Amino acid sequence: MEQNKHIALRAGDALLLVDVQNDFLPGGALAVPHGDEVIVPLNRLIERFGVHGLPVYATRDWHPVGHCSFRERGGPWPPHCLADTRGARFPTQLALPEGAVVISKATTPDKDTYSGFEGTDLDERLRERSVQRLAIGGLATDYCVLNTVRDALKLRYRVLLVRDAIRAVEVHAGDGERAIAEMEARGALSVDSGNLA
Ligand code: VGL
Ligand code: ZN
Repeated sequence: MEQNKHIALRAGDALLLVDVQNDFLPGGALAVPHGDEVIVPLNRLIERFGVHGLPVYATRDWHPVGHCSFRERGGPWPPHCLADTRGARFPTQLALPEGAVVISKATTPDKDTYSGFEGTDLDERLRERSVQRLAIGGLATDYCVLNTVRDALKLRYRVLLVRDAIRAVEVHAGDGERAIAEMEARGALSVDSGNLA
């Protein structure tokens, strides 16, 4: 872990916000404990990346009615992030810039995906901007952040895991810490949002 190291942003960097959506915040349909606490550090990063003219990407869980991940269909989750509803929207406090690229995922009824890369054009969108390194934050550490980071590393992006800008669901106690340990073991570098500039 090298959270305390200053890291200079540079060409080829991008910010990737994972599923910062109302339903994952306190009061939402699938609330992640303390999920709202990612917003302040992410807004700080949005500002920094903007200063450098670096791109910002935001994934969103975007499920149809009757999605297979919902309990009514034998899935593990309550209905959440229904496409085009308030729960699926980005919170108004999140200062998404106008040019942010929004990537919808898990949009078909019979397949669930936790990775922002699976079934989306995220990889192509990053390649067209020559992105090589991703600062990643958002929700949830033990699901969509974990799976997005796994795929990013498989696709040979370098990953800065913004530790103060992620929170875990913790269906089982310790899931968040285990996810972080796995991401680091695979090559993600833990950083603090305050150390990226
Ligand atoms: C997520 C559970 C269900 C996530 C999405 O964004 O981490 N978790 N759907
Ligand atoms: Zn979902």
